[in-house]
Amino acid sequence: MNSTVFITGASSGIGKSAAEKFAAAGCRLILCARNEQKITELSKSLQERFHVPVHAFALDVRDKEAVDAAVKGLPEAFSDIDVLVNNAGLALGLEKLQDNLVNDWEEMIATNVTGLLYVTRAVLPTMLRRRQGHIINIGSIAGIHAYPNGAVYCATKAAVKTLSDGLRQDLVETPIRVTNIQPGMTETNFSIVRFHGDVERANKVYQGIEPLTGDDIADIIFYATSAPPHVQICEITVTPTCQATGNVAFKTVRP
Ligand code: NDP
Ligand code: 8X3
Repeated sequence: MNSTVFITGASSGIGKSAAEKFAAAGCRLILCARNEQKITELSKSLQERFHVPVHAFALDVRDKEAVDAAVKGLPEAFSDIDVLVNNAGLALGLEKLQDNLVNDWEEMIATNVTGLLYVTRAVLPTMLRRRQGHIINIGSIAGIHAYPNGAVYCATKAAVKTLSDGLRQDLVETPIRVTNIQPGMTETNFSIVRFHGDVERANKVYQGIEPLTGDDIADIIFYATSAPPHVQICEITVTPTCQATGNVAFKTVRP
């Protein structure tokens, strides 16, 4: 695949798996996350293993000026972005709304919604000029139905769904495609981040189930981008077979 692919939040989990998948297909990669060391190490490893060009840098998607500067400052060989994977995101806390930390709400909204918008807005002008592009947003089944103790995270992913639907309409006269991928339980650093580093609590989330992996979601992202140009996959919802909704999962072990 001769494409330039920009993945946000590529230092771990779904974003890292997607970077590996597109690198294996021979794509040029633009990768970012806040952790400079991790993103630099991934970049080196992908260049060594797959011999593809990679431009990697530390970026906080919540910082509009930094997002604009990073996109404007792309080296020429990377400036024509074909695929944007808006993956950077997080959940913080799993408590009743009345008990949640307000700082956690603010970080989730700023990252999952506003940050996704900043990156999209920065990348769109070139896609529109070239009349070519594909924007993949990583939503969640949490955006379809809220679950208890997750109201704000679920609301951010509902926003990702609605923004994807709206953007798809705003781009309907162009060849640019918009896909919203809505995964269920996927074992990454997600729960460790959600529980502020409590690994024991995070591990319990996946006890007694066979969760999805980052590689499972990377396969789906790649599938959506591999469809012929006249085929737009609007939305894909994917769960582990033992999960029906954000709030209904069958566990063989009760935590
Ligand atoms: P991880 O925690 O493994 O990865 C999250 C990535 O996002 C990391 O690379 C992290 O890097 C990056 N990130 C977080 N905040 C920022 C920021 N402000 N600016 C730039 N990068 C940032 O979790 P997942 O791979 O699971 O999560 C990826 C996406 O998938 C998220 O949007 C999440 O909501 C979504 N999702 C996850 C599911 C799951 O069950 N795991 C299910 C459904 C959706 P760094 O910390 O270095 O910035
Ligand atoms: C994360 C999926 O089901 O853990 O977006 O909320 S779930």
